[in-house]
Amino acid sequence: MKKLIFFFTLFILRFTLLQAQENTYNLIPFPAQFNGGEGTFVLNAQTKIIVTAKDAPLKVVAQSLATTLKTASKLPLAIAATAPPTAKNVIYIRLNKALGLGTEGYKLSVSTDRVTLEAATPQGAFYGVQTILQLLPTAVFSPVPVENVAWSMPVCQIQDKPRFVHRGLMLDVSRHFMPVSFIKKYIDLLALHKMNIFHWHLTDDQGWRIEIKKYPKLTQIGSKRKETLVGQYSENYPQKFDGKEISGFYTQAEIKEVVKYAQSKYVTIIPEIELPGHSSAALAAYPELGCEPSKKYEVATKWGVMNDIYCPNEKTFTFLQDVLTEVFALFPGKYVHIGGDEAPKDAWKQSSFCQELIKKLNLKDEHELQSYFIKRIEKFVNSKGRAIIGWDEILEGGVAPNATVMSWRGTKGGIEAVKQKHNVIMTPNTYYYLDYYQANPAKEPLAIGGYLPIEKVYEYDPGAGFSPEEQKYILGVQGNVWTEYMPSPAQVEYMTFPRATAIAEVAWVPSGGKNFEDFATRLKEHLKRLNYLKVNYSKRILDVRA
Ligand code: TNX
Repeated sequence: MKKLIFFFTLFILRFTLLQAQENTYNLIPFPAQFNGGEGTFVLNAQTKIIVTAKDAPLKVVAQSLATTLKTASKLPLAIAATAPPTAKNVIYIRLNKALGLGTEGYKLSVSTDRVTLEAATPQGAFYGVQTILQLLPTAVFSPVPVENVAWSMPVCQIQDKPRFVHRGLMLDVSRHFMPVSFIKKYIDLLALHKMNIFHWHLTDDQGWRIEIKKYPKLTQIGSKRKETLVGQYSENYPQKFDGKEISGFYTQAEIKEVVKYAQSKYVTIIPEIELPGHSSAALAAYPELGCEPSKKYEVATKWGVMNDIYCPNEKTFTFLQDVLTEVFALFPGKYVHIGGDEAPKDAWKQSSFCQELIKKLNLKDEHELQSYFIKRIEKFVNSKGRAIIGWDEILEGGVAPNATVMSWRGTKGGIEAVKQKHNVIMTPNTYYYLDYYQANPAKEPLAIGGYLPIEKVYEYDPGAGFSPEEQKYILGVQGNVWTEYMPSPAQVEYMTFPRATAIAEVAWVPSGGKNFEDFATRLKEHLKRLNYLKVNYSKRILDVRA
């Protein structure tokens, strides 16, 4: 009898726990419009996903839901082509062009009998599926079957669409190379948070990481540097350097594979080829691109801003156009990021060629020469049907006519660009530099500096400083992950998460729709998803709010 009571109590306890989990809505980012209800939709072995023949483009999206669910739950979830409108135990996924929620929006209705997901595009449906997964128990993200879970979703009505079209993360793979497997995981994590832009910082002073067939030395020479930073790392740094060579690059075949993978997750990749600064690795490979061709340029072994930059001569323009031509063949997206930041003008000041060019072109100074450089590149890029994005220094000396500006030195570059009627992407270092410390520096692995706890990241209001009219020029927001002090994927994950989840929410929810306390509560549950996905996120948010 005692045994019976014990098992009965266990049963009740488990039931209560499951109920508690089922009736919370730990969605990140939180939907634009949400109404909760009573009861749950329970999935079982008979549950079907319905996609009619005319909605065939949605099949891949339906398949992704079925696959994720099957992995964790073993539920077979067949995809069928028809079911009567009153059928029970079904998940309808439908195209509806008249929804009025844009190309990325979706409408989701969960009742005790059925789930209906509608979107104008497969991408919208994909975001609806992300929401369905987050309405299910967090164990749905498990890569292996989990027993004793009630696979159910709370009854609710959702109408959702993002605030911004650009919801991104940048990853610097120059300072430290990151393997393809990790790039794919990073893209998975973007998609999980309904982010749609991966800005891939492929070249910098410390390494050229993209194979360019016409210039093999870029990777033969430019992708390798000696690690001379031993000793700069603190006691609690997880991975110490041993002076080994740092190298690595992506072959064009690998890049094509990553681009295709990203497309399957509705993520667009913006490749970045830095110019005219942050180019030591390219100059080490092809010294004739510098203003002093006889100089022995080297792939940088230290961090910071380097004086060696491309010389605005014809060899350089031919080179950059050739490089960009290969880049365009690999990346189908509209934008290429051409850098433009931190290009000291010392080399140009000392170069008689540059001084004569300034006179010949009737320019005022080296800033105008950089503007000429970028405008010329923009003309080429536009002639290929693409557009440039540049860091906010491209405003100096006159911004190129069609350029989009990435505001990184705070928000002032973005504000200035909008005054000049240019589109902007807000990535202010004051809020969105994920290489900054997220907690007490004394207790953290060495980082670049700064102090940016998740509360501050969440607090950022991208519309601040802009009139409602001006806000139309803000394409969106992005977190930047510079990897000077991140030698491994594990360290990138630690710095990026969970702060990137706050950026995802800022990028998605309507203006004025944020609440940090509410976000932090949802985040605690969300971190369980990141556990299943084996993300090495920082646990600080749990420490301070446990
Ligand atoms: C500035 S942001 C840089 C990067 C560094 C970063 C470190 C920008 C356009 N340039 O080269 O990695 O600071 O926070």
